[in-house]
Amino acid sequence: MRTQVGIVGAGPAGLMLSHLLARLGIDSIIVENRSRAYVEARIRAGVIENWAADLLAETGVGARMQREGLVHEGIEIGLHGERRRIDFKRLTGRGIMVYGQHEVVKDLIAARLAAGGKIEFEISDTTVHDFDGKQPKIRFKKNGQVQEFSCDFIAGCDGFHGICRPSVPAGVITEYERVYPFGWLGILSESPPPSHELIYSYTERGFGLYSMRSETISRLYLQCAPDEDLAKWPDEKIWQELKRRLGPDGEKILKTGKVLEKGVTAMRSFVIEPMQTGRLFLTGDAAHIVPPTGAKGMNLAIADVLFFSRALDEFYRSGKTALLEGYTKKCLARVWKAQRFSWWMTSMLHLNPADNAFDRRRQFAELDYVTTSEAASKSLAENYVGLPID
Ligand code: RFL
Ligand code: PHB
Repeated sequence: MRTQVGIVGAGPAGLMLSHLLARLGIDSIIVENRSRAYVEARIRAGVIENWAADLLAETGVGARMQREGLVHEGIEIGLHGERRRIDFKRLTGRGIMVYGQHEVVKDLIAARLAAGGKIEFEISDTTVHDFDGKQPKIRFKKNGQVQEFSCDFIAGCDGFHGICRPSVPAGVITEYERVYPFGWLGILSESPPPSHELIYSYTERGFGLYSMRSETISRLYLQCAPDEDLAKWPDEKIWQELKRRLGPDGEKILKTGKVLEKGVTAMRSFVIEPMQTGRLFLTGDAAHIVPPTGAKGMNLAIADVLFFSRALDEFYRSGKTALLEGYTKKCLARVWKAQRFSWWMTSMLHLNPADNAFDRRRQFAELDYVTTSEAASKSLAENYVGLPID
């Protein structure tokens, strides 16, 4: 077996990369250790930036998103229960697309397979080799048998816990990290969201986020301890807390329903520099993690693979390596701005156990400012809908 680009991981990064490359006439193979059913059911991000939604549509994988996704023109921010709207459309001329990451994954898998793309699901023991030369190799086990293929480049799209980043020789990578003293307890429920738009709610009881996957399915989050024990959160208690963190009208406007999924996510900010070594290029969560408050994770993954696909296109057309060499710099310029925004949204909206009464009042003043000043709300809006991509 041989291909031009060997891709480890069938998340949004690996699948979108394979899709973009196929459109450029570049061949790839994806290896994924989970099953197709598992990756198609994995509930994660829900907000797609304006440019990324356009890219999905322009490259032929956006039809269902355009039919079923929800275009939002703003968000609401709650300050101790008083909700104020930030009007993205008026402030930036743009909106966002609310459409689940697992739906994007389903659409991309269907498109790749229909076009004859190769995805090896349910493999194990992935290892990457020889990326310091011109013939890198990916080795893995399928049905107990060791298999190997060679390629020109390896794309490490295997997420934060993958094997590609740890395969980079010691001393090459510098890690930048911040771990937060809180996490999110998230549920997916069969109930309508409390508002047509997302609500980011700051309260004395902690942060709450009221998002959705459709008009009938809600995605709701509560700030909790990073290692919160789910056993201590029966559904009834979760609903009660969600209502309280919404505000005085929470009881009235938050409809309850069957809980379809429940989980705790810890929060961190993490970036590596560089994102490449030899012919191994890292993308998405394999190279950086953002806390979810800015809704940037999947969008950054899509931006990385767009830049990588352009660099590979240049290389295969002309033999030039300028874009490949500039990959890290190009990605990190965007990544660090998203890191800053995600850190800022997270710090502004959560109760940090290390903070005191001064910090709480400072936080409130910031939320008050950001929801009343044209300049400050415009800054939030342009980052949330997505900074321009070039
Ligand atoms: P992914 O989606 O993690 O995909 C990586 C893929 O690689 C596979 N894999 C391997 N395959 C072969 N061999 C190995 N050794 C492998 N190791 C791993 C994995 O099975 C997987 O299929 O990374 P990608 O493509 O970079 O996409 C990034 C996004 O998934 C991520 O940024 C966001 O979903 C982050 N994120 C969230 N972002 C939001 O904006 N809003 C959210 O609500 C939100 N919730 C989340 C999240 C990330 C989570 N993780 C990573 C634990 C909730 C969770 C639980
Ligand atoms: C989601 O719908 O899962 C979601 C939305 C916005 C965020 C994070 C998660 O900031």
